[in-house]
Amino acid sequence: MRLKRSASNKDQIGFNKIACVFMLCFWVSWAEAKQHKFEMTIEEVTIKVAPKLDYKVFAFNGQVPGPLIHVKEGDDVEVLVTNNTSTAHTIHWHGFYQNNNWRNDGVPGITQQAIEAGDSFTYKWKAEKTGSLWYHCHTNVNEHVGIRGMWGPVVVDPLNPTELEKTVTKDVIVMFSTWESSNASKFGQGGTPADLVDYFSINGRSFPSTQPLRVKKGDVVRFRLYGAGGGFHSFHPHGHDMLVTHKDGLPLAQPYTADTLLVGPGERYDAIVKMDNPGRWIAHDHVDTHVTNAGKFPGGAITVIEYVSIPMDDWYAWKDKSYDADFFFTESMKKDYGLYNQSIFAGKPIESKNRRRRARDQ
Ligand SMILES: [Cu+2]
Repeated sequence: MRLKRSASNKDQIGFNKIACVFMLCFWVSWAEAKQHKFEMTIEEVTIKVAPKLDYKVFAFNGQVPGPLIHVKEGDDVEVLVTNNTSTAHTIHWHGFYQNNNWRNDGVPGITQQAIEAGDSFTYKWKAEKTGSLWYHCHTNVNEHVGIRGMWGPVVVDPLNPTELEKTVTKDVIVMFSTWESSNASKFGQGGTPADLVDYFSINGRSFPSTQPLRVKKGDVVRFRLYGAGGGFHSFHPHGHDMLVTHKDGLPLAQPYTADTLLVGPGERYDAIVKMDNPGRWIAHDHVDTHVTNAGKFPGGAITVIEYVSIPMDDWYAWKDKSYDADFFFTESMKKDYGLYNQSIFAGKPIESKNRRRRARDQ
């Protein structure tokens, strides 16, 4: 009996030790969880999608794409959203689990009443799901998301990244979308099957208004590809294979290589590319019609991977390009966790009726 009791005591002590270690690990990881309080406005602005296309948009913090939100798994986030436009909006946090938190899902008439012109609403959520997530309006989505630029990236870093993720040296966010030039200046219409889609973009800009992606040999680039609008896009970087590691934020059990990757509406793919082939390489949407602006080639969803070791040729289309490394959110992704605006995406304010009315009432 005594022996038996001593064995069972030992078991109990062993169990207690394991439980303590487990709880300590749990506490250490979640004790690091931060509380973030962000503020976003929605503004009526005009952005220059292409040299000949000025476009009226509803813009988060006045920019398209919207600002980057970058947090860590387990963090608690509050976002105070103020609607400075003349119509109603919401924010849907796409891909988020919202456990016991469905009223923050951002769907008007289902989870909340829309945020009316001039009103504010605070969204609260925990960063449970990790990876490449995003936010977008969920009011009149065919117009607001489809052709008015109401979307932006959220990246939630996992507490335990995969070995592949740890090799990444440069994050590159690519959000595909489409535009209708005939509805560029008319809020409240467009985005229907009857409308002609004639501009295609990366991060809200069509070539040549996009930017090159500058790399050096040895960089390990993680493309975070987003289907932000209503179109299908087929991303093809020349000269390199992509290792597709994540779908919709989640790691694939079996990562696979591809040189062309189809990205549908709402989808996200993470694809890691080893920059091991110095040169100047176009990277473009391989839907052939998507490399035009109003029917003219070249345009649309085109960028160029420029290795810094390669000298500019004087006939190169982007020889004199004024370069902004944050066009792909790369510089913002290097900062501490937070919400970051990107000045390169900022539009010009439009004086809305609502704003005029409120200014008059004050
Ligand atoms: Cu909206």
